[in-house]
Amino acid sequence: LPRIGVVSSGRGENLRYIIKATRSGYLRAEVAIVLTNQPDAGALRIAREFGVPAEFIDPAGLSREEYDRLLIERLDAARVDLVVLTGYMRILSPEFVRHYRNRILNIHPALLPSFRGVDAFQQALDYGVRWTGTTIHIVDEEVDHGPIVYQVPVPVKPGDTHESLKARIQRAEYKAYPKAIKMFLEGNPRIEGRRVVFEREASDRKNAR
Ligand code: 3YE
Repeated sequence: LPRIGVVSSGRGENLRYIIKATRSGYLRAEVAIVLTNQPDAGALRIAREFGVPAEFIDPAGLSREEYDRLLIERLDAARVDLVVLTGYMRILSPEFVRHYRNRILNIHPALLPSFRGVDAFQQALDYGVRWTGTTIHIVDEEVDHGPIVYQVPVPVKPGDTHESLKARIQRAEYKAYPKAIKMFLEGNPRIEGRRVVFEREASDRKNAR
């Protein structure tokens, strides 16, 4: 089975749905390790709840490069094939990106390339868009920039607040992330410039001609 390493700063709800998808057999993969830069991250508790090895790695006093080398060491030791970021709030160093080139996924709570960076919910509300959503993309050297694997649109509704919009996007994420990981692991993706092309899609296109 492909081995997934999850790196998180957050509550870990996406992690919960990813582990559940592996345990139900929907996602033919195993979450091998969970790493976090926050000692009180919910992701640690959720990992332990499911019996997945989890570790807080303290960034205090370390440069980005030094810290990311610790992450690489732990992920390599766990023999991970794919790195999945869930609510991770740090920029990954070029060395980390190179080490796992095209094998790192991130989820961003907007339809990229709109609203990159922090607090995409508030950015969408402030801009007044009627639709936003969630994007799963490959991580490259630039934040929220790499090739897009999967997107799901989410409506902004009248009267939405930061909290209500965030909750709606998060509900979409819980389904979208396991699905995107499944597509990525089973769909034989090729990266053509900025486009991620899946084998099935490629042959569908041929059949349509
Ligand atoms: N790194 C690269 N490419 C990507 N990290 C994330 C996505 C992504 C990535 O596509 N290379 C906010 C980070 C933005 C920020 O500036 N954080 C600080 C540290 C804050 C802390 O230590 O708590 C920093 O210097 O990293 C994940 C999303 C990153 C969000």
